[in-house]
Amino acid sequence: MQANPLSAEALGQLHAYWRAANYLSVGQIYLLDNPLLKQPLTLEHIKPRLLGHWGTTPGLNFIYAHMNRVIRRDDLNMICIAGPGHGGPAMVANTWLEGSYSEFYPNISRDAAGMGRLFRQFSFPGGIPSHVAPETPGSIHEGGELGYAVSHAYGAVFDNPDLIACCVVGDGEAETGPLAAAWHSNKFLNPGTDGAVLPILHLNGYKIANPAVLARISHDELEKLFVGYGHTPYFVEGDDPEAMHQKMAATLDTVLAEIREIQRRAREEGDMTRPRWPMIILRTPKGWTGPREVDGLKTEGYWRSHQVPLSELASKPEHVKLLESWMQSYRPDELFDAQGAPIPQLAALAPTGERRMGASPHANGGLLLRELRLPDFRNYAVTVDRPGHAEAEATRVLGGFLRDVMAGNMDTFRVFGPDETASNRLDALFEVTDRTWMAERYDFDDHLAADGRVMEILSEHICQGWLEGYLLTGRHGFFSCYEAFIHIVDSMFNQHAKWLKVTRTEIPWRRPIASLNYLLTSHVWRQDHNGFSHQDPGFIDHVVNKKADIIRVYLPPDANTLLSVADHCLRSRNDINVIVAGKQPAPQWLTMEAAVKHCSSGIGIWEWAGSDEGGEPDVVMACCGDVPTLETLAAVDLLRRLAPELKVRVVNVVDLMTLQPKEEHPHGLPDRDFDALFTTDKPIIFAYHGYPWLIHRLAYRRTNHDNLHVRGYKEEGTTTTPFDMVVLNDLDRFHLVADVMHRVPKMQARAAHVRQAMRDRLVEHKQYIERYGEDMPEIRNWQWPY
Ligand SMILES: Cc1ncc(C[n+]2csc(CCOP(=O)(O)OP(=O)(O)O)c2C)c(N)n1
Ligand SMILES: [Mg+2]
Repeated sequence: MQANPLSAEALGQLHAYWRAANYLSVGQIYLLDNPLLKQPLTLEHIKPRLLGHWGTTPGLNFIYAHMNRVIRRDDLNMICIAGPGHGGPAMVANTWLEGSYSEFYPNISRDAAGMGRLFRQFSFPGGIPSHVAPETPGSIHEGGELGYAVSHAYGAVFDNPDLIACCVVGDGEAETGPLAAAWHSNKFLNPGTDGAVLPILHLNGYKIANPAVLARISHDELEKLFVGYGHTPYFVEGDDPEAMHQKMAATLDTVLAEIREIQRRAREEGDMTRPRWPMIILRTPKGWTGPREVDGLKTEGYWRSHQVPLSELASKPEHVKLLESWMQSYRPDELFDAQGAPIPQLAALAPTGERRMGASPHANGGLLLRELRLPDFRNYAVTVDRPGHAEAEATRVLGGFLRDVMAGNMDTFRVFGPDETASNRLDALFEVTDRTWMAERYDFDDHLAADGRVMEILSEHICQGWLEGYLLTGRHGFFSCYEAFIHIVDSMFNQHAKWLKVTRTEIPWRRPIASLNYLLTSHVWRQDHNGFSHQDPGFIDHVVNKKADIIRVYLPPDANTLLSVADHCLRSRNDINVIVAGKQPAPQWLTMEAAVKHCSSGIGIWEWAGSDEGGEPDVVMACCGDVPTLETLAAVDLLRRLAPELKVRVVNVVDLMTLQPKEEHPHGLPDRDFDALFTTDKPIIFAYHGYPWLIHRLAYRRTNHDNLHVRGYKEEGTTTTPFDMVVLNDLDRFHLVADVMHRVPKMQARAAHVRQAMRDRLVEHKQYIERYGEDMPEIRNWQWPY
């Protein structure tokens, strides 16, 4: 490594750039006016409420300035991911300095007036958020919720051989589970066909009010930790700016050369041994260059500088003086010309055009998005001659479709999952690709390869983070997961949904990206073998909290409807699609033609199943989800035999959001149509896949809501038979029949007898399973008999 690679001039330029970014950052946090400090600073120039984070900011600015130097020199294609996303002022300052900010927001021009508005808008009503939010050019990572920087960075560079993601990781962030696991992403990075991630662990020593663990273990322990993670860590440590600029420049030159060499070996020599990727550990004081002490208390190099080091300015005039001298310490007069624009020496450090990290098209992935080449999903249809007389495993059928989607899009589509692709019966994918794997491989391994495109790591967080990074940079993906364990990423889902909500409605320059598609399978009703721990349909409830414009929930009842739904989801943009579907052999209801029609409406009457014969029914039996549909049809069969005079209407729901009013969700049924399906006064017995109250929540404003009775998962689960799972939750055919008898007035006379008969059947069921360990033959072998 070269000791002092920077000439005096280059050093001066870098240092000036850093000072300018620091000045602009402090200005954003504090100033309402007087941006260039042309007048003595007074309280009127200062924001009444100080909201922002200084502590991480000088470190981010330092990194950004150094990246600019190498991007410009080597014409690199880079993006910057700021793990400590609370360092929003840094990213805004840097994109303003390089000019990209003003291109997206012409009103925030690169002059004194623009600088004034830049300062004022930060964390201010009607302005911009305090974090590296979607509003920030160059960002694909808000960083408000800590932990996902590294997985986002890897997601961004998969299949982007030319791209380098500089990924800053807070030392506090590094304590989170998702971040700790994400270091293993380097075992999934192909140096031939993927780009590179340059992780920079930002060891500023502190979080909000505590030291960071990694900052308080020995150098040796820290080094070994990262060696153990498969990296070569390079330490850049200190607080003297000049020395630090030289060290950082020398280190960056070294690590970039290493990255280039790793890629050269893979690309020119075909060397696919897992490389040891370089990383940087940057140890600098938190709040570097900020006030050393405030009111006699240590601030620079301590957690006290995490947010605003100087507060209570209204009551402490000496703080106004301190702020002024702090800002003047960056010597703004030397950095900005008379008009307030950055001096030419600064502009000359920044890259130009799309090489500026704020202008990288990779950080506005919709610009790069290419449509998937999709085969016709109808070609994968299961033949259904009569409803209920064919059997198939829905996800296995989907697997055939996904295989060909993969084959047609070998550099823009990946499938993600926590070790469950085969278990979820999507293994047809392995006919055209393998599981990505750069770690050791043995002869007897099953479909592991450096160029595999199925990403399996036993961390739902990492799957989600990779997928988000992949989508946000303009590609497509599909995430399959056990239904119960998708809850692990509830919060990540939230953050992505928020990102989409803002980009979709408020930021026209962000182009639409491919939707995030979840397939939840191995679902609650078919986790009878794994038991209670694996039973939870609540992700749907969580999802519907989010802005209606963004979320879609589909519960296709069979394979053909699943194919139709999956095709739709893969074509959609800026949504989060949740598909819940079974993987077990199950009866198939609809021909492909019928499935397409049914899925286009999202909800509809199954004429062939009901007995209302085009007229008014006595009862509506609604179902949503594959198992509830099966139980409903079995109940209808029983009712047809026990009470042939009863007119039953069967309504099946594929698109859950149709239940909401039109004003609440773009897929919501108009009231008129809802009333036509569900009647305005007849009982509705609704068998639902998940927690029953969700159906009430969605439909509470509908005319016939008082007559709506929902059966669903009531948190009764264990290791038992499949039918017993529905019995435990009163969702089985016998309970449904009893419900109908109870609710339909004209059945009152016979209700007691039929309900008694149903209770008897349930007793037989219990006795049978306790004796034989499986469901009664009449249950196992039941088939729609019409
Ligand atoms: C998952 C999560 N938990 C808690 C917080 C609240 N929080 C915001 S910043 C912060 C400290 C971050 O420390 P570090 O990662 O070291 O960042 P830096 O020192 O660079 O500010 C915490 C705990 C959060 N944003 N995300
Ligand atoms: Mg820290």
